[in-house]
Amino acid sequence: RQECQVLVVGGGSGGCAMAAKLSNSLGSNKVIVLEPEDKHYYQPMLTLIGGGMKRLDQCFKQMGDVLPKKAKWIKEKAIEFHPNDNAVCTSGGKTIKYDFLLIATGLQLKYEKVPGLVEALETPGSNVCSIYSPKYVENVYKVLQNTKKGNAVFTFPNCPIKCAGAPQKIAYISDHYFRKMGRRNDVNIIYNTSLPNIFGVPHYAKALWKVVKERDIKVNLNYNLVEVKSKDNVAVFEDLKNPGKFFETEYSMLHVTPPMTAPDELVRCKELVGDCGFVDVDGATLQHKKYSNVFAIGDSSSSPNSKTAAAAAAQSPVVFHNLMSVIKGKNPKDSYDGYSSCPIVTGYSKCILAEFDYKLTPMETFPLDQARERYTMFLMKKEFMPLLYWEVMLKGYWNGPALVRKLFSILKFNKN
Ligand code: FAD
Ligand code: UQ1
Repeated sequence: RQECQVLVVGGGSGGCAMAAKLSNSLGSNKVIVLEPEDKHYYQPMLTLIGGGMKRLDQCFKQMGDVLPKKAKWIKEKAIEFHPNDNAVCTSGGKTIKYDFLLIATGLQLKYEKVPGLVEALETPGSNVCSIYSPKYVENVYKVLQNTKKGNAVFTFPNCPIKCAGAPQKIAYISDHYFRKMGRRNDVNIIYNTSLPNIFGVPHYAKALWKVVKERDIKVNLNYNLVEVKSKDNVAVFEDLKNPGKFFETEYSMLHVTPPMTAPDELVRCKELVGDCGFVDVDGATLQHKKYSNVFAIGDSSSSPNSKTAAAAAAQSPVVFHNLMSVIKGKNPKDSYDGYSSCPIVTGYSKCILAEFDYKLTPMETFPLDQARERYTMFLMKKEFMPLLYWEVMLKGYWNGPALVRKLFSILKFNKN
């Protein structure tokens, strides 16, 4: 049995940043972080690893080296949440009692939900790959190198996912790779997405339709991957507009973005989650709708923003101030505007930097047209973002780019 003032469940992007902020403010031994993994991954780098631009060993650090020293790390998993008793049970048999709970458990990858997929990914020399898991990402570049002709097929599942731009980023990187190798005339690129548009934000969707047209990438909307028959190199898709109607596509390369859900242990706690299985919080205050001592940050929250580390960064000052208010017996006052950002890498040297809010209105930081493919934004994504993440965000000092955006607008660099 253990006790603490604040229990943070999950030591990923949101949990680690918040544990740093909270333990800096509340002092030592007030915060417990419950996190079972040895390694902390900087997941945005997985896309670049898939394209051979970075190595796997560049995208992780030891968990103990990134979690704040002033917080106590318990290297176990939360297996039961009991919000009525202010307690969480762990995989090691502990019961942790808390005054305040912050849920930051992210998303679970559910490759097993697609019949035939795990077998396909794990067959040695497989031509089925996925940037989403550190376990499979290194095979992506090998598959690219081995694909000489035929169909290169990219998928997007029928559920909310983290970094909704990543399934198409890897398609653009692959297109550029095949062009550099002089193989593009022999390889068809097909992007099959469950979504009804190429991107949720109309302003950037317009720019991306131009990109796919220019690059000769075939896009099929409302197509959901339902089975992989790897012995025949065939992927089966359902047309979501005509349920029950299936299409088979032969592939020489298949890149899969898996279905995802909040972790099972959380989804099982019906008091905490809403209908979609995410922690049922108010989209502005990020406080739980029923339990005033519970907050959520990041991908496992029900707030209807696009799920990214950038969103978790922008949520972090709101969660921090509101949680501190509640600790002091006051009402939460800060509100999150839904800011999220997605650097859509469109090749080996270009990037469209999408930034937007709950209303899907662009909310751009820099005084230039971010819907244009740019080398500067590519460099920022590839070289600057990892530094910002490890050195600033995880230490609790990055609140998203709101300040930078304000500064540019005060300097009258704004575009409007
Ligand atoms: P995570 O960082 O995933 O952390 C969740 C943590 O909770 C994990 O450490 C896990 O071990 C732990 N956990 C899970 N279950 C339990 C449990 N029961 N008990 C205790 N601990 C538990 N974001 C961007 O901003 N820009 C990008 O360019 C970008 N690109 C991406 C590309 C790819 C391929 C991927 C996969 C992601 C990308 N993201 C990007 C998304 C970003 O990585 C996530 O949105 C972000 O990490 C979410 O933070 P989180 O804290 O909610 O979850
Ligand atoms: C961001 O804040 C962030 O989290 C640290 C990312 O994840 C790595 C991003 O990809 C982006 C683009 C942002 C937003 C930051 C700026 C400076 C626009």
